[in-house]
Amino acid sequence: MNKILVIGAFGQLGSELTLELRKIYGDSNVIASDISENHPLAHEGLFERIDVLDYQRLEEVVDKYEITQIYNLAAILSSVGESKPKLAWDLNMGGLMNVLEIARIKKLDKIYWPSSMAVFGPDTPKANTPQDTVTNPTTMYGISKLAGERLCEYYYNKFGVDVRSIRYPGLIGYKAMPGGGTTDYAVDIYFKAVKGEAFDCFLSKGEPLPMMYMNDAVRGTIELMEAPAKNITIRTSYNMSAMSFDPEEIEASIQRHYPDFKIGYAPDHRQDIAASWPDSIDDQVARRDWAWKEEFDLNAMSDDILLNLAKILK
Ligand code: AKB
Repeated sequence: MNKILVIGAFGQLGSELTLELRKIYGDSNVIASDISENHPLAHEGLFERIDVLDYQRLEEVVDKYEITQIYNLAAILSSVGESKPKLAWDLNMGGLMNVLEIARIKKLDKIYWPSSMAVFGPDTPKANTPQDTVTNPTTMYGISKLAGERLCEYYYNKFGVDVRSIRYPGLIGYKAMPGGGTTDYAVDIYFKAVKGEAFDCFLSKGEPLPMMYMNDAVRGTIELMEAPAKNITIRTSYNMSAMSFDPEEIEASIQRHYPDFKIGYAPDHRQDIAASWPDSIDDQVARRDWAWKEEFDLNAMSDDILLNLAKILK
């Protein structure tokens, strides 16, 4: 029987993933945890307050529920990482280290840890970025994710910890807001369009980035975790992609529903981060190893988000 602990359950990905895991494995088998109690998930189903940097507390919860799997989603993202580099390093690396150690010592079945396309840098081939290529990230977030990938592979090779990981592109959803990333503009833009408000983009015109709808990200993550271990050939982190677009393309996609919607441009430091990342990603290894396939392209994603937001915000 799987007993799953989700760390960072209140975040953009965690809040949707926790609900999906509960649907699949049952409410009593999925324990949400986060550093605060300030979220509806803290009062709906099993919840434990955990600071992932506190190993003793982590151990207490793992023992209490006889946890077999951990999804460690607690992280500082790219934009905030540039203003808080020490916090980004401490949380992103220290949290992962604690989770890998507890998995090694308690012989947990599986660990999930998210990496990011931020492991790539300005020297990386930009179009169809391969699985194995030059990385050389230039952000603290990307550096911590790259080091984390090596740590995951080390724990797998040295101790047999079954840790699995995906290099996410920008994740776009409407149910929870992202915090502190470079791809967040592509979430905010839908809210502004539905509210009929002006939108100033912090990226420049013509800056393409790989992106993915949250429904695909949640499904793909669980599919990776359910794949037979013998199929997993990448123990650092899998490239995974669904679509790529620049601000004008998402504007055009929204204009199919809101013809008067227009983007203004006010690029800031996040444009430099975006410029250092891939334009598009080659994820054929994920497609081969665990049959990854997206369901949403840009227009299908826009249709779904705009329809739902129009109901929520009316
Ligand atoms: C960010 O923008 O920092 C994240 C990411 C691409 O990992 N969404």
